[in-house]
Amino acid sequence: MERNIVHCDLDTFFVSVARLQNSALIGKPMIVGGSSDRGVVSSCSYEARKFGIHSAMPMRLALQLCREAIIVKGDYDEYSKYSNMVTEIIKERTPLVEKASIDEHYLDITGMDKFFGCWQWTKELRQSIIKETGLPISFGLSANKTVSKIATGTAKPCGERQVNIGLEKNFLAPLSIKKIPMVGEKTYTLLRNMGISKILTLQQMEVFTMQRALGENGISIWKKANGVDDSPVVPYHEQKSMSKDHTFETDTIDMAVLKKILFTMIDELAFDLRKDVKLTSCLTLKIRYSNFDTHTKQIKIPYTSSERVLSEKIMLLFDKLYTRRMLIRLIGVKFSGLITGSYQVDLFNDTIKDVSLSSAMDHIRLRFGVDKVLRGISL
Ligand code: DCP
Ligand code: MG
Repeated sequence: MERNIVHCDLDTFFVSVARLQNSALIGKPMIVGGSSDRGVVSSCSYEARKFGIHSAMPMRLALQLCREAIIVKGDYDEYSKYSNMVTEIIKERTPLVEKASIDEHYLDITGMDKFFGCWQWTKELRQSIIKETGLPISFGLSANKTVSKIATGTAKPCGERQVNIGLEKNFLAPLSIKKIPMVGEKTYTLLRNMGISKILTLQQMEVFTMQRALGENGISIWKKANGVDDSPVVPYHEQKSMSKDHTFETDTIDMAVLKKILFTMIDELAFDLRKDVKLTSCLTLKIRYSNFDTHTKQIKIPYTSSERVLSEKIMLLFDKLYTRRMLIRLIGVKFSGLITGSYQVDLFNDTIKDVSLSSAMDHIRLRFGVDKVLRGISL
């Protein structure tokens, strides 16, 4: 069945919120991020992007590129407030909504065209969001999530773009392969080395050539390049906590095994936090012994999403909780007290090295799966 899928993404979200609070920032090169020596760029205005500044860049380098850039500290309560405001406006009018990140939504509006034209409906929704929140936002409309997301990207800043059914390949053909959401730095370099720069070239290739070069991923990229994407819009509910459990095949007291599992769970949960731009302030450890006795211990911690900090804290909890030296059947970890926040904005003392390590690991996980990279500590 033909679908109508909308994608929308707020423009320079953290920057736009800062500009609502202080209109003197409008039109200036500006950055939201940590201002200390170790700070990293979270969001930057288009005026700053002209100098080559982009998110996740060390602040020190950003300031070398543009000395007059204005730096503003993050205000996460405000980001949560505006993010929720946008979600509410969309939910009021849309049957099926997926909140993909703090400033990004997918909407399945299939069937709406019976009552209104989908494009007219999309344009009206965009104007309502701009009017009610004061924030600039861009929209894409097409038959699937990938094409709509790419359409949003080409519509930025503060624009809208429709790709009609049947014209997906034409729309994608002249664009850079970088526009395909799955193509990160490494895949881009690999494809460039194969002499590929435009999506058109991918469209002209046989799928098995891509499979040979990039495995399963190659097939997905090839499908996306051809405008094919069946993935559904999945409704999203705001998460209050996140957790993982592990039940051992045979009960264990092997410290090395227990630590490995704990660190792996921490790494995966911290990755989920960062993916959702969230921080946790409460850590719970659960141990179930072979006789099914279950004990938990909890600590409050400064807001973080750093696996280094969280691993240290979980070991403190483990040493306090595991005093009985009995066989363990299950261990579990829970993060709660979640707030919106990016750990790049100086909320704790992570060094640039930690931040770069985590973001390099996240990059690999986003593309190849969460189990494809581990810190040495969890081996
Ligand atoms: N964010 C962050 N660190 C990153 C990427 C993003 O803290 N490495 C935060 C700040 C952004 C917000 O998430 O404002 C949304 O991310 P986007 O990728 O949508 O970036 P922007 O909204 O800032 O810019 P664009 O206009 O390109 O969407
Ligand atoms: Mg955005």
